[in-house]
Amino acid sequence: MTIESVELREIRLPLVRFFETSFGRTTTRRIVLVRVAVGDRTGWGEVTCGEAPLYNHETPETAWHVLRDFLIPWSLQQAWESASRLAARFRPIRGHEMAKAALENALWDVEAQQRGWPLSRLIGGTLEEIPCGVSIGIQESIPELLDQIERELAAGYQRIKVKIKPGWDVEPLEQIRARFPRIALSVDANSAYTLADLPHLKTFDRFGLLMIEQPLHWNDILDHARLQREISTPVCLDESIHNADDARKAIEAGACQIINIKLGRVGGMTSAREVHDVCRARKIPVWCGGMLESGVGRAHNIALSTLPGFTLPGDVSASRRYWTQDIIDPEVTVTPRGTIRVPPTPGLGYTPNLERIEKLTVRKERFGR
Ligand code: OSB
Ligand code: MG
Repeated sequence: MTIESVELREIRLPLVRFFETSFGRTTTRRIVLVRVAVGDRTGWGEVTCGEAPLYNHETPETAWHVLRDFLIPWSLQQAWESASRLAARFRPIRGHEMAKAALENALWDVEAQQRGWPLSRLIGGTLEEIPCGVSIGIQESIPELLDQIERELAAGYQRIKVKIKPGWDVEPLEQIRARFPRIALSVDANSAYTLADLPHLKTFDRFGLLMIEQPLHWNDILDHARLQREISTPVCLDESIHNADDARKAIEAGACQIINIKLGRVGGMTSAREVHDVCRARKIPVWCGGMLESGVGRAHNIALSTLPGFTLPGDVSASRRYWTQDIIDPEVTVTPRGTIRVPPTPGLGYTPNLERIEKLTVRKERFGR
């Protein structure tokens, strides 16, 4: 595959409803999209970073810089036998995983189209339908939270995850369990606690949670291992896992029983598959996390979720939960069983709507021929 040109663009996409975590509230997403041209084919990728460097160090500006000044020039230098070769070329760059992932994943889209295969098949996926959960942000009141959970359960979602932080944890959980005693429920703290909170975190065991996601520092493994020894709720790591080696170390240390895999956080499809393989060999279940992606990133998440180790419902849900109108056709929809049917058509299986993307674009830059 010879990449003839790469186009970077930033779009602004307002969320249907704000999304709040322990590090703040998002109302409009700034999304950097990457489009690569190989012959007469076009592949798409999405930078999944937040607007501010709060989840990880990346922002739309850092991604734009690293793509424009390093990754794109390198990608134009030679022909690529496969998208994973491009990933190997990017490896010397430290960090900037989400910038790398966007370009590498766009080439995966092209590679799948060239073979005439859906991306899920190209990566070795086996599921035809993936189980879906939802991630529900911090709300202004507990009744609002309960109403939201009720709506998502009615829509069929198989697992509810709620965001927590000190001051928004035990009380909402008590009330959720009072109203929905049996649902598959998990929590995500986005690093809002420390080991000083150990006695408090221990009390969460009574809620019968599927997992507690990333309770401690965003790059920590050792303290999570200490925590996991003290609580019976399974710990799931998100922010701390950047590659397969981190996953191996976390599992060996006993820091988690479950791992959340995000394409952007681990630097693209090649690395995501490696994390999956490390976990699968050690019987650690994984699931696909979300970063409030547009349809482009969502389509990549759907393909990833078809790998056999993805045995838990992920945070990949319907377009309409985020956007009044998504940027792909068709939109991502969820069945009444709480699943997404994986598209059988070549590449992403969803078509980016250029006309709509153009309208949302606030800047654009083209590289190559
Ligand atoms: O920690 O999983 C997270 C959103 C932004 C940043 C971090 C996280 C999330 C989510 C949302 O939980 C998942 C989604 O619905 O895309
Ligand atoms: Mg998380």
